[in-house]
Amino acid sequence: MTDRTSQRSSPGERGAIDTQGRKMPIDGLAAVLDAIQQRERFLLTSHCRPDGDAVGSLLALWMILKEMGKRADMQLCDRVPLIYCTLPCAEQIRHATTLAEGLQPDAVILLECDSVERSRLQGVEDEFLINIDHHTSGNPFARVNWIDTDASAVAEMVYRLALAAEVRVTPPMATCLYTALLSDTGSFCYEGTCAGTFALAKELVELGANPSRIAEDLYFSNPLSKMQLLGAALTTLRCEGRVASLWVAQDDMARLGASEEDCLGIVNYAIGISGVEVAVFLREMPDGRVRVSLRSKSNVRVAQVAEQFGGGGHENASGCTLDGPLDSAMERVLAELRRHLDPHAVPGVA
Ligand SMILES: [Mn+2]
Repeated sequence: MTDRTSQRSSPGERGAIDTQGRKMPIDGLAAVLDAIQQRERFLLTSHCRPDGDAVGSLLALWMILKEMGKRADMQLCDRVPLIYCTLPCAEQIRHATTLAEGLQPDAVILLECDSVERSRLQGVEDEFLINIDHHTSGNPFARVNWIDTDASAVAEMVYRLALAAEVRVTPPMATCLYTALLSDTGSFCYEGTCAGTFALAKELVELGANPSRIAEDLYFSNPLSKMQLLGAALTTLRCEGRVASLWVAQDDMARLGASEEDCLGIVNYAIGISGVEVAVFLREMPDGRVRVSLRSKSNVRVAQVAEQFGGGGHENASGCTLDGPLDSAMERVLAELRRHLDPHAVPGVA
């Protein structure tokens, strides 16, 4: 792995560009390690609606800090998804939007957040903030920023931090980091998965991560409600040119006792169709508004489509929230997608 930790840029700058046009990390690993070594007590957090990378990397970083002799607490605004609850020490994560009474960290470390707001934690703005992120949306909002858009998961950065700190990576750490890597690369399927991703996976397995057990926890431990909700969603599946769509209504959710978490991944069944380049999944929320998930393949970028509706995300995976009812929300999203896919298309013919 290339060491670009010596690259620095002035605060507020969005990041220097290297000779190949890549965005350079700001401050970098050395500055993060230095900031950690100089402090004793930390609060670790990540983004709302945490995914596997957020949870796995949070847990591994917490264990690493403990090994370094630091005091650390973990806090997320939302519940850990059920499939990640079996990860070592997951029960140690506090769930709240405000800091616990008396908790006075010397620094707050944010993983995968492009702003403090993404963590939805209140009252941390004035703390000493350390930002570790691998998203292209990465933003140097903190006092110390390490952004590496070449990292396939933030877990890769946390692993490099452990090596730099000379912390022995234990089997529980390796398990958390491997889980994060596996989920954030879409089981080593997404763009960005490269030889280095597998090299990291190899190292983590050698350090004690068990691939088949982790795969079972992630992919073969779904609640029945999730499978039944998927069935309901698939009955609504429609294909229109290169766009596939499906949805679930609040009635379905209530009837099946399904949770918001059970909706995760449903959109992938629509993008899995041959010839489909964009998939859209709509979920009616209890308040009548509609949560939209977009996925794309090839060069189709759905982040801009979500941004049109006040949302955002990655180029191939994004989301936004629209006003109901479901059918009008679906029509608005499909109309925007038609426009996005082909600005000259005849309305209704994508
Ligand atoms: Mn990630």
